Amino acid sequence: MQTSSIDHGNIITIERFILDEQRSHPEATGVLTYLLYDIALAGKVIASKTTRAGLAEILGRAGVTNIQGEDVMKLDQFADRTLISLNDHTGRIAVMASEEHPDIIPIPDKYPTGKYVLLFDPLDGSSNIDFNVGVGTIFSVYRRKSEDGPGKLEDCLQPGRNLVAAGYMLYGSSTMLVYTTGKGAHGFTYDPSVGEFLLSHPYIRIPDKPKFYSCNQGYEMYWSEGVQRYTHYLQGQDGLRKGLSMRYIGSLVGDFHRNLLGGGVFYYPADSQDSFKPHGKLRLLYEAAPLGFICEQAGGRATDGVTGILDIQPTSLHERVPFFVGNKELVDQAEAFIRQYDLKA
Ligand code: AHM
Ligand code: MG
Repeated sequence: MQTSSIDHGNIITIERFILDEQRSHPEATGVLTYLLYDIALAGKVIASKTTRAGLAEILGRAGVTNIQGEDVMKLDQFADRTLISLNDHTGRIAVMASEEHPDIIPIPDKYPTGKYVLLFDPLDGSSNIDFNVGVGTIFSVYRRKSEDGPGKLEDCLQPGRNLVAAGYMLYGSSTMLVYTTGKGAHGFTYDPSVGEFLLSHPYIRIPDKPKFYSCNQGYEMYWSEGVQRYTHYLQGQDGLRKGLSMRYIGSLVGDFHRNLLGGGVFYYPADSQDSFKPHGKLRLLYEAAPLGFICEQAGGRATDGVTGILDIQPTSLHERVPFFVGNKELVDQAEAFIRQYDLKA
């Protein structure tokens, strides 16, 4: 079932929803519940800044501090610091990693460590902020692998199949939080008048009939033959059916979210133009695996073109992968084209 309206007669806050989910796991200790609250709180704090980004920019340019008398900080750094400072002292986390940091983020010695590992892309698509385009935070939660004490790199380098929870906050015309703990994907819309995320999209299912394909087609000439032919297939160039509409913001969370609700496929393939990104641009741990998990929970799929995204064992924190995500049939089709034209040798 998918609804998209907030029924104020029967308001379900994110707290209540997460708690109800916890009750369905009698063995749960509540630590994950509190961790998800902490992340939702970070989302509210980050949203309070992203909606004022233009103002901060004006004040920043004028060379003055902002209205609260604080120095104006870049928003991606602010989002990064918010997530760290709301999670480093709770005793729920063993170690963190962020797209903004080259190495793992240890828990300070003065605080206890916990059983979970938190990875995040604090503000994906932040290059779009200057243009007032929606941006997002993506997060992943794993169980630690090491026994106890400070968490290690190996705790972070886990395949998506091990994910305990994943989600994103989308700071758009309204702020939304979508998450999964492996029992469906659920969406919440932030109501600023109440100061809460309210359940608006329970059990999201990606529509069977896709509407959109989303990619940076400006790079098409650098793609493999398989990916080029796949694109032409999506456009209906084989004449067998009507082509899909092309939609691309260039802000992953927004592009993903639209296709999740509207149906379609997003891809950022390998690209031979730039040796910096021979494996695509998007990162396995911070972007592809969490969104792949959410999509799978909504009935879709994700692949790097050969292997399911959730089955890839990461070897480094900032590893990049070609990424195809969306309707299962369209993602399967991408693999079929790559198999036929790129792996034929
Ligand atoms: P970022 O992590 O530096 O913000 O970059 C990731 C963003 C994604 O949001 C988006 O899907 C992609 O970069 C767009 O890249 P391009 O401009 O090459 O199409
Ligand atoms: Mg990113």
